[in-house]
Amino acid sequence: MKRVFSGVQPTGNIHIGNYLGALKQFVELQEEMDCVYCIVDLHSITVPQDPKELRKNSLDVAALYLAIGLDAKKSIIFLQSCVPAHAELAWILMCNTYTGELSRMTQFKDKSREKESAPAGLFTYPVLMAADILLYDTDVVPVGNDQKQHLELTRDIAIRINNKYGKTFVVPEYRGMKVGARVMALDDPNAKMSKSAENIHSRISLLDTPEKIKKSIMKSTTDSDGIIGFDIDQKPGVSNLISIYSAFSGSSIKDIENKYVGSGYGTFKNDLVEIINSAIGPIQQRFNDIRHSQELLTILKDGQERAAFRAEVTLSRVKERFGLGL
Ligand code: ATP
Ligand code: LTN
Repeated sequence: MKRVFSGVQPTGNIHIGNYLGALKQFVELQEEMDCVYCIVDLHSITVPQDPKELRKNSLDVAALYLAIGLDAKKSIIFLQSCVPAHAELAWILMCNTYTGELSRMTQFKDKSREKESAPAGLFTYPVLMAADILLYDTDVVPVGNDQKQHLELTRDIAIRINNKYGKTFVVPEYRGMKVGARVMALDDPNAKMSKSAENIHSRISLLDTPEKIKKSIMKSTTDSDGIIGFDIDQKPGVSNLISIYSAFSGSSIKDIENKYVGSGYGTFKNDLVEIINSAIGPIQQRFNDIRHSQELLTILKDGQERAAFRAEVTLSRVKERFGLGL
């Protein structure tokens, strides 16, 4: 059975970009593959975090994992900082990664641009991600398009070590969604939808109220020609809304265009609000049921044990190859 690994940072409310680009696939994959899903809290401290908020956000992501349909009997769900092997392998990988490679990572360039000085962890972040993936002999990594470059680096590191030390790692592959791999910000269709953007109407979070969702969609940037047509270059805002509509409803882009010939943006946006609400409503219901339950902690502890066991097997193999330990 193929092995899957992915992670989400507990840095704020999960938005529909995270959901359509990555999380939705997690659920589909657990039916056919051996899946490990992590809440990558060590990654999130590459930017300052309030400790209380961080723990709350970690549990929120865990509850959302379950609310969207992940099943702890099928998938391993755990918190990254509970399994020390991640940080340990990251060090070993770091010694086999070049600073030149890390300086080319666009996420690092973006996140460090406005800072006077960036923490070293922000720079080495992709190596910790490589460690996450390689620890579980992962074949497939479902992530949004923005993580493709990090996955390429992970592959390069794995291949480099395999060549030098003999077959040590499985070389993983990227798995993206056709629609939703890159959901754009509602207020600026040239930027990706992001948890950290200042304007809350730039995104729709999975825990937003129906009123907030309506407001954000109604305010979203379109254009002045009034035609519901897909054209990323000429009509990026409308195209983004059509993609979101398509990903949530399952209708093809062509069918959506045909359905709204002669309609205005108002009608289209109203329908989109309905579609989003009906997809998100049941998720919120399940989230509320589980978020403060004992079951959530039991699932995370059980996930931690199962993940640590697998991670130890890989880490021992790596140490043995490198001549580390007794
Ligand atoms: P953000 O930049 O929005 O704060 P993030 O990119 O830092 O989020 P995560 O929360 O770890 O990171 O992302 C979880 C998953 O969601 C990743 O697989 C990522 O590729 C995907 N993702 C993030 N933003 C988008 C987007 N706008 N469209 C599609 N997928 C996305
Ligand atoms: N870097 C990713 C989060 C992440 C991840 C991973 C994704 C950390 N480790 C391992 C897939 C596999 C992000 O910012 N979205």
